[in-house]
Amino acid sequence: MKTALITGVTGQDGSYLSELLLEKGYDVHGTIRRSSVDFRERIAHLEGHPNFHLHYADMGDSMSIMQVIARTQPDEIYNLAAQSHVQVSFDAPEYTANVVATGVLRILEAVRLCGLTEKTRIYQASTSELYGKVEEVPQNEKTPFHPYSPYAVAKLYGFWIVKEYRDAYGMYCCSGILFNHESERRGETFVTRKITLAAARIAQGKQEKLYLGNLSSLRDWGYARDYVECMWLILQQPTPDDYVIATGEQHSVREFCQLAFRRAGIELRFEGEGQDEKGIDVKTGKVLVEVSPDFYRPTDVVNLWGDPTKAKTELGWDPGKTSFQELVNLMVDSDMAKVAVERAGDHVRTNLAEYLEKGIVK
Ligand code: NAP
Ligand code: G4F
Repeated sequence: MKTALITGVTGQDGSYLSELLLEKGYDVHGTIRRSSVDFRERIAHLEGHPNFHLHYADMGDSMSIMQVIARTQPDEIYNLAAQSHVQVSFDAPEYTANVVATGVLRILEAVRLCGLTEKTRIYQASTSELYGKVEEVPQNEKTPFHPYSPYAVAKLYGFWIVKEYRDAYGMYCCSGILFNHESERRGETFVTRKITLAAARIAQGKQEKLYLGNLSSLRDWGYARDYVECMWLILQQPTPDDYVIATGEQHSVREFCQLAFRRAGIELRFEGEGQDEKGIDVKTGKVLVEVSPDFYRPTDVVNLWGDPTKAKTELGWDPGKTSFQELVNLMVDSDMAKVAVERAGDHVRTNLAEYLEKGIVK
């Protein structure tokens, strides 16, 4: 039985990857952070599984990382833990650098100091944000990087330190350069989930309006469940390498919005430009979507579009497994069901939706 260690197991990807590795017969260890509340919604269904184990560790604390690696002696490490929100990285740049950049170094050094360089393979969760202010479209493994946020700059360090340890110490460590991937489990402040939750709430009369930032931003959005399969495939190759993981399709935030509202039963028409653009309910004439500069970023990445040819040919991965329309549908359907059973005063989701609507939380 192989042993895997997943940092960031409570996150969107961590939860899907845990399911995949358990299905494959792995002994799965995940790291969680100490917190005054015990709320692990995404992995609650896995707790109690005989091959699923949790350990406390923080990416900012070398000793906790060293301890968990020494204790579990993993065959594979999937380093998914991160302050993963781009907007938040402008508000907390130092914290982001510590967790997202130096955190990767802590993992690599812990593996080395524990004498596991021959045994342990490491996957680093890298990102299309490295292309940032893009220098070509679509982007592939040879496209120059131009990070455009504190988050992306920190991830660039992670990418290069992984490459350095591969060359310097012959370690089996790789980066998956993943483009945006979403799901029913996506955090509620990322744009897709913010939209699907709002569409469901507006359709059910529980929210008046949705405020967004740059509607023209373009992304290559895939399904997280499909993407974790690639993480595993990357670590099964005879030699370590880095791969772009994307669908090869590009859509705007506006388009995502239109499809999501349509799935929720509302036809939207967009009118106006820039800050004055509005999404209007074709049937009632009511303005349901407005632009708020609160959600503009100091520097925004606006043209991400991945070329997954290498992953397709070398890993045998299918980038078209879940279509864009299917992704939107499954997210909206899930939120329609969740919102239907939501009562006033219900836990965080109700409050968060209200904060999102008022623009208090970005
Ligand atoms: P996510 O849902 O935000 O999950 C992040 C995870 O990291 C959570 O488990 C979180 O724990 C944990 N974490 C945050 N700070 C930590 C710290 N200081 N110490 C230990 N754990 C910490 O992110 P995701 O969407 O699953 O993404 C997984 C990884 O892929 C991240 O590294 C992200 O940057 C990268 N990535 C994501 C995408 C995407 O589109 N989803 C694309 C490219 C790359 P809590 O639950 O306690 O907060
Ligand atoms: O959903 P987002 O916040 O995702 P972003 O910034 O692309 O980052 C995500 O994907 C990266 C991979 O490329 C990951 F590395 C990262 O960890 C994270 O998972 O924003 C997408 C786009 C941006 O251009 C943003 O400006 O949507 C635009 N947007 C427009 N209105 C908004 C909003 N984004 C958010 N979060 N909220 C808005 O109201």
